[in-house]
Amino acid sequence: MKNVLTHLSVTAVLLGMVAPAYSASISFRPTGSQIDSDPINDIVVQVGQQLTFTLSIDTTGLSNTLQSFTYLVTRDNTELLLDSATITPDADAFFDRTLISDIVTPPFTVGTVKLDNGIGLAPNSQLDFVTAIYTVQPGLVNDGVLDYQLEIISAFDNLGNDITSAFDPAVQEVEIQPSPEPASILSLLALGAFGVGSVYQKKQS
Ligand SMILES: [Ca+2]
Ligand SMILES: [Ca+2]
Repeated sequence: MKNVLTHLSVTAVLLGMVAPAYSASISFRPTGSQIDSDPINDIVVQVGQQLTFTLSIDTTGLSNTLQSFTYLVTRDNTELLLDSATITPDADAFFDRTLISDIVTPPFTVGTVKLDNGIGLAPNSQLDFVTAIYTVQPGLVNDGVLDYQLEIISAFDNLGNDITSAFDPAVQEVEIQPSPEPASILSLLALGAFGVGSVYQKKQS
């Protein structure tokens, strides 16, 4: 069994190394992971906790410099409230950041932001362009619905070509949710009861 696991790990590493990124994309970290039965990725947090998202753009496969792009950030205000969103020092060298609009349609707010007016980003580059800090709100719930989403809606190169469709994936989303603590505590209690039972049986025998 151990050999099989080792073999699988090595295969996964090799696949990771040889699989190239074929296209431009927009993304954020942390990506979350799948910890329940609904299809959206999950991040476990606590009410009052600060959560920082780093937004990133990848120009792999583009023919020309990325001159400007516009993106949407959708967040569920009942679960996440924005403290600050700032352009990274690296991105500040390539673009200016402009908030175009922030539209509230409860429970969501959709912020539209444009990065342009700079030297732009060369093809085959990866750039962390914004750091956004949020505070987790009392409405925190595991309902399988997105709480944070990033989508690129417009992109142009330095020749004025619309290259929006070159970005794939163009959208990423995640849900935040509380720790599944009650279930864990029940499991621990069950284990504890089992442990006590075992000791009791030993003493008897
Ligand atoms: Ca999920
Ligand atoms: Ca949630």
